Amino acid sequence: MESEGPISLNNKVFDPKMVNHSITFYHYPLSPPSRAALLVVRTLGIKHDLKIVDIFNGEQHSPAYLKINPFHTVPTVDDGGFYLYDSCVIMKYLSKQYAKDDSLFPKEPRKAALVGLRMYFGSNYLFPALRDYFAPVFFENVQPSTEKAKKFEERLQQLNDFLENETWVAGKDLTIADFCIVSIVSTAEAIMFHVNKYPNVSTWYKRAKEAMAPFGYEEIMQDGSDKFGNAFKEKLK
Ligand SMILES: N[C@@H](CCC(=O)N[C@@H](CS)C(=O)NCC(=O)O)C(=O)O
Repeated sequence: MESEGPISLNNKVFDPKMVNHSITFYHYPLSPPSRAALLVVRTLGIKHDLKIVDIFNGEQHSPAYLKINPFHTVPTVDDGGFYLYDSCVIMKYLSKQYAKDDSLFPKEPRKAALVGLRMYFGSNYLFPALRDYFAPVFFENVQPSTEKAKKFEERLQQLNDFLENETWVAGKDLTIADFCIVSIVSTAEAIMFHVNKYPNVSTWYKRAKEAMAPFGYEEIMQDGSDKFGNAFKEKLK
């Protein structure tokens, strides 16, 4: 699969009317969904003003932030007074609104549905299983639970099954679903899950890192995951 050649992506400001257009992206580098959406912003070449919301220090509960995102989460996007939260919603909107073609989020209904299905898996199953594992360690000062680790590993196995004979998580092309899932897998790896035990996940993960490298994978995804991993390790006895 590695010999397929370069993947064509939308990494330039493509539409002249976009040259002076900028969005505001509210971000926290340790947050996996925030990293996924930010890397899509970079991949699409959308100009953006980055605002860090330190969720470990409660900045997401400020009245000003709650006004634009009553769910007090990162990421949030402000596109000229149009406010959006939830990374999946953001990634879909930005792709539809600003991508020069539909490669990252296909228009064809069944392909789009498959992308949605994998993002649904990421945001409702894979990420919650990981959060159930790490959140008590961060916020309740308890040690990691082997039972919760097992539950997350069951989801990794499911991801491995989805990737059987597939190049990307939603089929033959790299899509926003890969950004969603890679943010979770890289975070899991940083907190010592052996993601390479799952052969399809391992091959896909390497491929995803290579494809996303030109758009800032190292700076946005790897660096955020490493920081997350270090913060987690500090909590271990
Ligand atoms: N489904 C949401 C989840 C976002 C989310 O849970 N963000 C967490 C960080 S990973 C957050 O901002 N937590 C702060 C809070 O809930 O107050 C998305 O994909 O954007």
